[in-house]
Amino acid sequence: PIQRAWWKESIVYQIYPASFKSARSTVDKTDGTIKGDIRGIIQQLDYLSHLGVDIIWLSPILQSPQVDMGYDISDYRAIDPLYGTMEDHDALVAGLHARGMKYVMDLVVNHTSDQHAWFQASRSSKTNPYRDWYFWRPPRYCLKTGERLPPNNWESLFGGSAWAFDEITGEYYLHLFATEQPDLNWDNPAVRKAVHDLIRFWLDKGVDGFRMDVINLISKEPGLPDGKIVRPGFLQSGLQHYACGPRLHEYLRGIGSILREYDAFSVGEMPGVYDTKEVLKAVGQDRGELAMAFQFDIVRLDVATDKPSKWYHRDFDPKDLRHVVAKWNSFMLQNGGWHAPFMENHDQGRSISRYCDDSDKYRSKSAKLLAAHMGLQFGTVFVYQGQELAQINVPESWGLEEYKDIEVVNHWKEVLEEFPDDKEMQEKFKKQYRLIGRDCARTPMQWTPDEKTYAGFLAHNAPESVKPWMSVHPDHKVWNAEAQVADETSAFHYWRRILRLRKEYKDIFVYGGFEMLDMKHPFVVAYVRKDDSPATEQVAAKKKCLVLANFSAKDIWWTVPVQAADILIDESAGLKSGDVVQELRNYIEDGDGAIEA
Ligand code: ISL
Repeated sequence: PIQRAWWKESIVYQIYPASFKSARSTVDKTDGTIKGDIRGIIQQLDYLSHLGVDIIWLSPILQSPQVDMGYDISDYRAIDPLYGTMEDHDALVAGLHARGMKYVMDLVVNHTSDQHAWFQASRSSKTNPYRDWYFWRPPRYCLKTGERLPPNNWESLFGGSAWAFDEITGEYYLHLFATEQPDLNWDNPAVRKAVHDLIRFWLDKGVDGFRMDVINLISKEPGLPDGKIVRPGFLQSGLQHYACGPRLHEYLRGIGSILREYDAFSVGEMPGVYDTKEVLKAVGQDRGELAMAFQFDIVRLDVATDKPSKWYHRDFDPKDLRHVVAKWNSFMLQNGGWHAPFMENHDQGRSISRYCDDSDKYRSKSAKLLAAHMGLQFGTVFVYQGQELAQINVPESWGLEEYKDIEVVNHWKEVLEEFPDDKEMQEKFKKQYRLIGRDCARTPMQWTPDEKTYAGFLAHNAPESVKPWMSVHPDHKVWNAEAQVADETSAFHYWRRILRLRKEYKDIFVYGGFEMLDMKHPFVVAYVRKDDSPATEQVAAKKKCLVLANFSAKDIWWTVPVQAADILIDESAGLKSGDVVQELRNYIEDGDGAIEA
């Protein structure tokens, strides 16, 4: 049986602080723009509580040069002045706790910023006590040409070699992400101790848990061997030598034992692993490691997976979605693991634009379809800011200058070098940026139709000359929180109802079983959740819920495989709940009190 836990019954809402809301109008000196801040979040706590979420996860707000939007931390114990102060942070935690909500921090400890004092010391000399906190290796030289080469062929996830040469000591250091994000050497016990200390520091300050950035990359294979050669050229992925490495589980247990002392929440981000058994080793309920992990099958449904990067498109097919959802829901449920369903975050395109139809006609319906499909799955559900408002990708008309993310910026440079005259290829990549570029999810939250304050993102008293760090989507005049909160038929209210259903029927949606139906249908993704606890004398038949989603714009006839039904929530075109119930009753007999959605 599934052990009960508060975090299993919770719903998580991810905030991307830079794009949520600004209250202080602090100008970023590097470009003169404004990012959201902690006080802005505090202003919206009642909105979040109204939506019905329990845990707020904030993308990083710690001190950072912001090369990768805070995923490059230069001081783990200081709030970045762009986002506010430690008092603001404490007020946020208090505000959440006062509303019965919890607070989850982003823990980025695979790497630091190159501006962190540890790295500054480490790079200063080969004998510095911090030298071994990072990966330093001497160059290799090509026998034929004498050319200096990095210690191995690993490619950085943001393009180019994963090694940077440092003039100061004439050696290379490893950075799986940007050059400014050197990887910490977890094999050094002093590094582990430093991370454990900072975990305790934040837990003691009232943090309720952590989302752990690329946590499956912290154990690298000793010797850092060359990656398997699978494509022409020097650089290769190397992932097989650093994803889920040999000491990963030992390190996760080290963190897990601290978290257990505090009954804290944890979710690990685990890119590059698609094997359920591998993930179970980190999230099995008897393992003492993580509570749950993000899997990446779900964000590759429109990506050609046999290509060198994620910038090659394949068409979305609901059959693939069904396969991925069945794979993770069923496996984790049957094997004592826990799951973390999500479809959006700050690294992904908006789900309506990727998997449904973001035209005005279908946008709201698409939002609701995805809400029901995702929101009633097994696991702890994650909602990303703006998802509840049916926010969509950046407009087609936006030029590349609107894109701020290091990943797209670096890739576009490579494209111009590799395909300088191939306009067709360039257009293909641009199209893919518009679909899955990380900027798509980073435009400011759309609070109001007001243009002067950029959809309510800026404070009313913000100086006239300042702008948000990213342009606001022009559709905010129609699509915004103010309008949706006022309209009972909006995507926002539909999300509220779905999240409420989850809570009302915990035995079905949190602790119940999962079964995917109709494995072959081209458009309908249908699953059943059901209360699996033993029947009692009072309750002979346990309740079930069928979740049906039609991923096409066509009307589809689909036979409901149950005997009696009530509609819990329904978005069928032109039909009111009563009509649908009547239709169902036309071909099913009265029976066991099953529930339908
Ligand atoms: O979007 C991706 C790159 O193609 C993802 O693979 C992403 O880089 C990966 O999921 C890791 O993401 C996390 O760590 C990165 C940071 O840039 C992301 O924002 C963060 O979510 C490095 O810290």
